[in-house]
Amino acid sequence: MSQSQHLTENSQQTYDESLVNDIRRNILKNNFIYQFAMGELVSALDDMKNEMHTKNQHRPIHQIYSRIKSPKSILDKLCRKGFELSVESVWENLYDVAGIRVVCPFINDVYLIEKLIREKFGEYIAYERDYIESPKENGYRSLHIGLEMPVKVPVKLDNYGDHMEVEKVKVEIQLRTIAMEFWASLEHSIFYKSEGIIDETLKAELKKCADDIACTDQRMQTVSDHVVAMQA
Ligand code: 0O2
Repeated sequence: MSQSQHLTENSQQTYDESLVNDIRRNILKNNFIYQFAMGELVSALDDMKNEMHTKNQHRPIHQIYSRIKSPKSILDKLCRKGFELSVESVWENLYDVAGIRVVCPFINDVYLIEKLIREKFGEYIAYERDYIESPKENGYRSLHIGLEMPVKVPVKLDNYGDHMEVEKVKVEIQLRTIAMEFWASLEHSIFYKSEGIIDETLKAELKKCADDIACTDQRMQTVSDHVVAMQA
């Protein structure tokens, strides 16, 4: 996403009320499968955190959040990506309606958790976008992993009772360091409040902040590596 696209995302675009309500109803209807898919991933991430702490006395995860995207944000994203504005299109095209954010202390922890996710859920991964290796134009850094999690759901059959079918539920995991989270959450709130009036000078300043923070992240990693080496 370019800087201008991020502005569009935060613009005050309005949508047909019945479409917003359809999407809201559909999310409520599917809430339990989104929650189930996220729950499985969050519980696996918790296990990884606790296991690594027991083994190495180091917690590679600082915090885990999960959320369901709002109908407005869903429609903004469909518009931005040029997808059809419909309930079917949300289910078909968007991976981050159900989203999990994993905030790690250090950059190496991000890649350690990515490796563990690959080992445990590799067969369900649909894509990986490494915005740490290749930051976005505006300086945004994070690692996005899109998954299609199998969830068993009851299906009603006329005269034959219920039976279970497997649905593939799209979930996006975002992995980033505490420093990346600091920048991303402040940048998000600045753009949200700005309603798209931020000029090129301020964008360049935000990008410089992102790059400075990335340097500091790298230096903190180096200090941590030294301490670990001295303890070995
Ligand atoms: P909300 O309200 O939580 O939905 P993706 O398809 O997700 O891999 P892409 O194409 O960049 O990546 O998608 P999108 O919709 O632009 O971004 C998805 C989410 O990534 C955003 O959710 C943010 O959490 C995060 N993100 C991506 N780019 C930026 C950025 O430039 N700045 C910040 N602060 N966050 C970003 P929403 O829609 O913002 O929030």
